[in-house]
Amino acid sequence: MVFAVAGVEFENVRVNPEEWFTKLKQSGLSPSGQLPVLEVDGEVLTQSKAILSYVAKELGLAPEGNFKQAQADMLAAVIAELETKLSAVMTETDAEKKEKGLASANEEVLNKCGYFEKFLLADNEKGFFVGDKLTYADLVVFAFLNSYFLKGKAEGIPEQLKDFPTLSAWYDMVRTQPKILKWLKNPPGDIVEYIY
Ligand SMILES: N[C@@H](CCC(=O)N[C@@H](CS)C(=O)NCC(=O)O)C(=O)O
Repeated sequence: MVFAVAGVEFENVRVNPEEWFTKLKQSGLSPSGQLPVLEVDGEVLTQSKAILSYVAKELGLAPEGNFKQAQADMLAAVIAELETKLSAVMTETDAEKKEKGLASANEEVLNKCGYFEKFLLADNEKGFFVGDKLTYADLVVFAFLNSYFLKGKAEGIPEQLKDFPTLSAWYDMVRTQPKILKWLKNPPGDIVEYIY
């Protein structure tokens, strides 16, 4: 999404899970043995949120100054925690534990929506999460909420956000940015499924 918003051409290379576990994971392609990876001039970065902040800084989608960038990283870390929790629940094989895990993860997501609501109320200039322009702070929260509640759907505001009016208005403002709406309507062709 950051590449799309910055107007940079990119190729989204996805790997087949079987090929990953039998071949690629051991190949050294990813030094940490995890995806995603970003290769830049022969050097490799892993960890999605480190990749996010690097690419955003390179492409002019980071807030100004160290403190505001730390705030963007803080929001990205909150999303990373939710993603870790949800991934663990999704791979749970015991049906009862999975159901309980999903309910608890959902409660956690809604708690964090309360936090985002307060964050926007306390600290927003012109309606953005950090600073006075769209940054990766907005993109990381938006991409998560869109994927979690609406499975990538371009239209509408998640009804689960109805108790959070400021977050809802922010969601719609981000959603209707022309490049984001275009990306939502034409996501990279190889999105196969949403994991949550
Ligand atoms: N915190 C990491 C999580 C990375 C992660 O769990 N990646 C999964 C794919 S989405 C993975 O590489 N799984 C395969 C494996 O660990 O072998 C990040 O945000 O990049």
